[in-house]
Amino acid sequence: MTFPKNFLWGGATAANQCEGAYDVDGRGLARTDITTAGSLNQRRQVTYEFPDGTTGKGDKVPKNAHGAVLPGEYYPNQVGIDFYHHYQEDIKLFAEMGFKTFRMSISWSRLFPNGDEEKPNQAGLDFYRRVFEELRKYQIEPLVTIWHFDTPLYLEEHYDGWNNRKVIDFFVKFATTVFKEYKGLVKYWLTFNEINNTIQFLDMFGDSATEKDYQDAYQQLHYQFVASARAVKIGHEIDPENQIGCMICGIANYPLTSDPKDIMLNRHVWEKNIFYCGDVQCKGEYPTFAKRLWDEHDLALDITQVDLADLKAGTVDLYTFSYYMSNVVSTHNDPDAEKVSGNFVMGLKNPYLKYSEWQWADDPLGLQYYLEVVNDRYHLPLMVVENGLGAIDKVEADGKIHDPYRIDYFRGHIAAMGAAIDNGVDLIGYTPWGCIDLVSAGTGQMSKRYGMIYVDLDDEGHGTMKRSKKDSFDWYQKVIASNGTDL
Ligand code: P53
Repeated sequence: MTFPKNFLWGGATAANQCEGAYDVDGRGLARTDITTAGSLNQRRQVTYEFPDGTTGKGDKVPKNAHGAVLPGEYYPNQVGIDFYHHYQEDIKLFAEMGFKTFRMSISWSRLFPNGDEEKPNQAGLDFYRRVFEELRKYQIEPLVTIWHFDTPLYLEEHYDGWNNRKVIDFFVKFATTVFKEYKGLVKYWLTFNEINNTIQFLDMFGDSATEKDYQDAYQQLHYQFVASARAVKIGHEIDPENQIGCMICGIANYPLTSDPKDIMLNRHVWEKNIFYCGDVQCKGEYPTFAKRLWDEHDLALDITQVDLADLKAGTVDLYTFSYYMSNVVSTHNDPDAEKVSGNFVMGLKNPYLKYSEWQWADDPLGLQYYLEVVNDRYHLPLMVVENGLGAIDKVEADGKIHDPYRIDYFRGHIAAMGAAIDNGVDLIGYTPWGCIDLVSAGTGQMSKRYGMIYVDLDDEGHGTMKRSKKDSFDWYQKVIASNGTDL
């Protein structure tokens, strides 16, 4: 098992889940700032305040709602782990682990508080410059996601968010600003985090999605594809050194049985959930099966000739993805079949796999499978930019966190990456998710921890924010020092 010499070992975070400081130095509200903590269902029931002072709940931003920060509610993303004020200390710990790269995102509303301003907020620009310079001090290569779920709330409320073609221009302006501002400091960029979630999650919650949901989701996605492609083209013009990637939520799907109907369903699930977005972003055009997907829901999409030319001109340099788990699909509606009940995934239970406390399947071979599939399909350098085990960690009597379960999870997945590399896969980097504990995207919990670094903070926001090393910290340090040979 040989990892390439300059393999980019590191870790991954996102602004909305770790920065906090949501109202500091001119930052505007992002849609992620107004989601409360709790289980997925509770979390989707966001509370909004309307201009007449009344409040309402919903899982989408209702028209005319004001970003509400209501007394008595706790909004974990507003606090994050206060990376905004701890970044020096945190980066020092990443350097101690031996990170070659660090994945982070830029908060759109820190640079453009409403999203439609002419000029960016200087204090926001200065913050990221300080962070990038700090990383450079330790020769850590930044890997920067431009959009990680946190569209400025103002754009959601006043422009209807990604349903509106105008938002493409606001995003392109934001992207152009960061490419220009951080030229020479940042070389690796990702345009949209887990872009495929928009359609992938539609039917992962049972059959609650309406035809309008499908229409909206495919339309939003088209605007994001165009926004991404235009950003890629501009990013290359500003600095030909830039390496810009797509980012796909990579769930490996399997058929439950050998019934050809299950095999076909599985193929179609891969097409819809995984290849639809990857093909557009890597090949610059919609795949043949797009028509089937659109026809299934009678969609009428606003796609212009100029858009199609933009997609062609803005293909990505890298294919990156997150990988946490695999999933099982079937046409056999056996009422007795055991379902996976965890947040986000509504598939069937795989009897060959272990499941996490949140019911995510631990499946290293699924990662190797995924890597080999996308390597053959796109012939682009690959990066696994998220991977990890969300688990409850306990501070033991000796004051430390012993997390052998997390080490086991990483060991299996790193070995799987090594096996894929041995089979010729062009994998260039690995940034496990939440290398430092942070707020969960799916549940808003701090207690769903991924980190090698522990943060003393609970689900209600109590704690000292003190950072400490878990056992996985020393283990990962050794893995990096041995370039993946000492697992
Ligand atoms: P949390 C679902 C399935 C796979 C990846 O997720 C997902 C999600 C959304 O929850 O999202 C990515 O925090 C995402 C991160 C997120 C991470 O996975 O729900 O890019 O922002 O934190 C882990 O456990």
